[in-house]
Amino acid sequence: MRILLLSMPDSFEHMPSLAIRMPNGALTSLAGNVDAHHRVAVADLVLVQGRVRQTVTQLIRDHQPDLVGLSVMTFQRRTALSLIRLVRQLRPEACIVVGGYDPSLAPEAYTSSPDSAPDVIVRGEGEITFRELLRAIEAGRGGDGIAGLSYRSGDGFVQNPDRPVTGLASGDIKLPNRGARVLTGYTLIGRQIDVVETSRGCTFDCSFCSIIEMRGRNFHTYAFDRVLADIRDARDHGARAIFLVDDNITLNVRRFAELCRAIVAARLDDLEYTVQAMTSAIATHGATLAPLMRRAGFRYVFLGIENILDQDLAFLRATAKNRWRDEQGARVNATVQAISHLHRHKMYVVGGLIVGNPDDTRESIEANLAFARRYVDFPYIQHPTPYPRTPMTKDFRERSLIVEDDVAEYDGTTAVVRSEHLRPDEIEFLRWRAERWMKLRHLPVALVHSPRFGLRHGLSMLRHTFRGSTLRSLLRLEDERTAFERYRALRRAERETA
Ligand code: B12
Ligand code: SF4
Repeated sequence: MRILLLSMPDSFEHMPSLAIRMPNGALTSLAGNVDAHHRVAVADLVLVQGRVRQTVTQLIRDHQPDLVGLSVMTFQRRTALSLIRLVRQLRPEACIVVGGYDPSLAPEAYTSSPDSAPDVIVRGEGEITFRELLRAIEAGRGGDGIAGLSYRSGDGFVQNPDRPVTGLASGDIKLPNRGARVLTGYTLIGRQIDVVETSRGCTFDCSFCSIIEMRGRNFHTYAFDRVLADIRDARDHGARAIFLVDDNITLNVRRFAELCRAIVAARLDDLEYTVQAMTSAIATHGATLAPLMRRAGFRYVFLGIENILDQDLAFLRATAKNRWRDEQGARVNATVQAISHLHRHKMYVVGGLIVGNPDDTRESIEANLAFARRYVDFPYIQHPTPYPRTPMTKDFRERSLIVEDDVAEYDGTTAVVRSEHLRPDEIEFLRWRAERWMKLRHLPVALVHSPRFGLRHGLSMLRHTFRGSTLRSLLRLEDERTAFERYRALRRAERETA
């Protein structure tokens, strides 16, 4: 069969496509796990923002796919539905399949309107389900009996039982197929980037996180041989930077330390690594772990700080992962200790914080922003976003705090919920006003590290960071809220990518 797999083009505030265009790890993993006789093309549409419909039209013409698959996050739903309509029109005979977080957690959003409904929804992990689906189609069978599948039948959709998560140690999931990619231009500030998984899952249950609803609380790891082969394959395909996309690699610190050593021993330390980490693990083990990470080539560490105030951490159910025992044995917030370990070993901290929680006041938000200003290198501050089925969504709904139902706005930096004390636009304004300056502070570091990128795109990066602002607003000759409204209008326009 000829298969075309697409990831959505929409990106959000902290991932300006000018500087960051990452491949979607799901699609190449699916491509690596279908039977060998299929011809798969993978297209990450973030690489062609601004000419999405033309590109999809061309791809359909070139590849004449029998099946088109789309990978979708919640804030990309509108784009996905519009692309489904386009594909239907261009190639009515193709089977359309959707998968990823949004179709898995909100399948009903894909079945309600006949003109944009796919034929099949793959819920949860996709590799085995997708392989079985292709075999069933080739054999002329329906989707009956394939766990994790919802499929069109008559006027409705049949929902098969969920598929249990795959134990990764078994080797059932083969390496991704990066050769299937048909578009180019991946970048992390001028360096070609790729994504690699070393594990899947998490045993925590933060209320805002979609992972637990998607796959339950569990943690599965790939063998190091496979991980190193995957990194090598990414490098062979041109990558100079690797993002380890594990949900929570720091759940097993000893393994992570071993992985750092293995990367060095395999001479894969010439790449630059970025990883997401938990503050408690880094605070507790940083003295030994951070030097190993640095030696292996880690440069940016995304820390899930979430919030520095206890009441907010409790709401986010993120207290445990942000605690450590200090020298006196007291259980205190782990963030400062984690950051100091990383800084001591010359790594940069991308600080993930969530502001705008139900009881947040102007003061509590300002306290978090002041913390970010003081401690983190690059801010990744978001607003609580009611993604389908998360416990947080239930909380916000029960307190009637959700003010925006259009999920196209659920990109993390658009405030779509209010607090008991503040309107969403006030919450977003506070973040926007502070965050631009924090980003500006890190810009020289990024540009010195990537001078060619700096020369070509430094000015555009600056313009992007301050879009909506003018000299007058920066000099406070114009009300900052006017600049903020211009910024919001630009963001709204950016959302209309497809
Ligand atoms: C790496 C990552 C990123 C990276 C890279 C994104 C990229 N290019 O892929 C970065 C940092 C850029 C990022 C940003 C964001 N992310 Co993100 N990200 C992840 C993370 C940690 C891993 C994704 C991954 O590669 N997994 C490995 C692959 C193999 O697994 P997978 O994506 O789940 O795919 C499997 C199945 O879903 C399914 N599948 C997926 N697509 C398809 C398609 C078809 C046709 C089929 C059959 C099956 C299928 O099969 C796959 C293989 O088993 C996930 C959490 C997670 N566990 O997935 C969050 C996650 C996907 N991100 C999320 C969000 C919200 C965002 C942001 C909007 C805001 C934010 N929190 O930062 C931004 C916006 C991104 C943008 N486009 O601008 C949410 C999505 C929630 C939702 N309901 O939509 C998640 C789940 C995190 C969370 N904690 O809740 N993200
Ligand atoms: S620790 Fe991270 S991956 Fe685990 S539930 Fe919390 S936010 Fe999700």
